[in-house]
Amino acid sequence: MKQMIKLFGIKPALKELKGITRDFRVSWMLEELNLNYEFVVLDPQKGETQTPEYLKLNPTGKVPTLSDGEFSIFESSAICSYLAHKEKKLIPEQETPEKKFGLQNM
Ligand SMILES: N[C@@H](CCC(=O)N[C@@H](CS)C(=O)NCC(=O)O)C(=O)O
Repeated sequence: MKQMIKLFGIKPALKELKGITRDFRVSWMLEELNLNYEFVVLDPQKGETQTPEYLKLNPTGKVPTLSDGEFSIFESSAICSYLAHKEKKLIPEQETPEKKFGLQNM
């Protein structure tokens, strides 16, 4: 059975921050790619980004982190690049000026 992608994001400390933390970049990418995923909400105020289990996935103790089965990756632009290459969508495969532009803007 295909394992569900998990995106680890945060519960913003202030409601004004909703939608502007970097996990939003990855949610947007997952939505554009029409992929099913589970959004795992972590609360940094409660130390949930500093647990030994989470630090194994992301030693920086920040969000976002994405796990895809046994594979995991952190840093929002690296995650978006991983997803685009895996799905072969939203980024040209050939080394074109468009690809360079896309990568520079992730
Ligand atoms: N360069 C990283 C930045 C990650 C980052 O700073 N994440 C913030 C949210 S935007 C965070 O985890 N803040 C909670 C904390 O530091 O405890 C990326 O793009 O993924």
